[in-house]
Amino acid sequence: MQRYLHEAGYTTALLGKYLNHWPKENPPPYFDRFSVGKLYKDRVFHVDGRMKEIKGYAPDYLASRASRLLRKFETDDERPWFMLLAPSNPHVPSTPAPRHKDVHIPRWRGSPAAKEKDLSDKPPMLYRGNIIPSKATPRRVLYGKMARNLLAADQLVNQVDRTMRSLGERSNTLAFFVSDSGYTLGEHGLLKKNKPYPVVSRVPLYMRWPRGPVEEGVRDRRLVANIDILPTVLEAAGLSPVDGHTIDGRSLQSTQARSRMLVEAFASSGAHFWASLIRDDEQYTEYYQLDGETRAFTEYYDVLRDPWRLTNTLGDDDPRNDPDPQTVRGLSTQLEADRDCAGSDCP
Ligand SMILES: [Ca+2]
Ligand SMILES: [Ca+2]
Repeated sequence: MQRYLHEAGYTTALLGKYLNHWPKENPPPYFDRFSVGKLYKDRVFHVDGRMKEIKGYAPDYLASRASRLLRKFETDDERPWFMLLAPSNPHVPSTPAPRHKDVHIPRWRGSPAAKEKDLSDKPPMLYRGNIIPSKATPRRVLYGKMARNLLAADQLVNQVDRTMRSLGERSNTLAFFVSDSGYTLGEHGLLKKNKPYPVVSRVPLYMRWPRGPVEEGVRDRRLVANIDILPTVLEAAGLSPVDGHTIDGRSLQSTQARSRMLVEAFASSGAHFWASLIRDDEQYTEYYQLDGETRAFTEYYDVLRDPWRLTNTLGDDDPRNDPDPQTVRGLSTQLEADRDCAGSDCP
């Protein structure tokens, strides 16, 4: 995205986290201005070519640098800009800003998924190193830390919004609010990310463009994904993909809707760990051996009857509720094709 926009004359900025394993001393490509770094207290950031120790709470620094940069961009108001603002909140260790450390947070109640008792239908490979927190850090404590930690992200969004408003940039700016992967806090007896369950894969995706074609207050029930953001931005900017660059996803401005979604996770080797096909009424997941191909475990959920994924009907030792074998074969063949698919016709 930053390359397309940079080459189209946009000023581009990145504030916060960049890719995992990216060497911090390497400037992030196609960003004109940047502060690359993560987490919370007294952290070293790569700021436009120089390493700097940022004293205090880093998300506050990112908020004020975002405002400073927006004011700077305003001095060349004809030139459009792109800003990727990526604070780490609420990523562990979920340190709250000092001003929020004692804020009252309502007690975490969890969902039916957090109360799943019988886990015998679940894939054993998901549970390696990912079991619920020990008694030393009960999940309600972790939840409280994360919720307090997110207050600084709320304030960051507010501050940037106020700055945009004061500069007259708010009404004609396309803005997205999205999240990293969700995080289990004991749902299905699990901790952390990379699970095929909705508590992890269903993250917020908000879009705003007051003077554009985005209607205020409307909830769009289509299945959409992070891969749709780039095509949406290209369409908004009036840009086309360059020859030979295959782009997954489709513009959210279009009326197209996918009938199924592919969600996938990879092992550190790069091979598939699992892949999942999600429709409004069913979810089918395959877990793979180390080769990333050979099936090691399968899950099937009747989403309408079991929205919280409590009973994997292929793994509950009850043949009466199994989907018929032909359906499973069809889902497996579809999933195999979807895993290798590229381009905007893919799920
Ligand atoms: Ca169960
Ligand atoms: Ca069954």
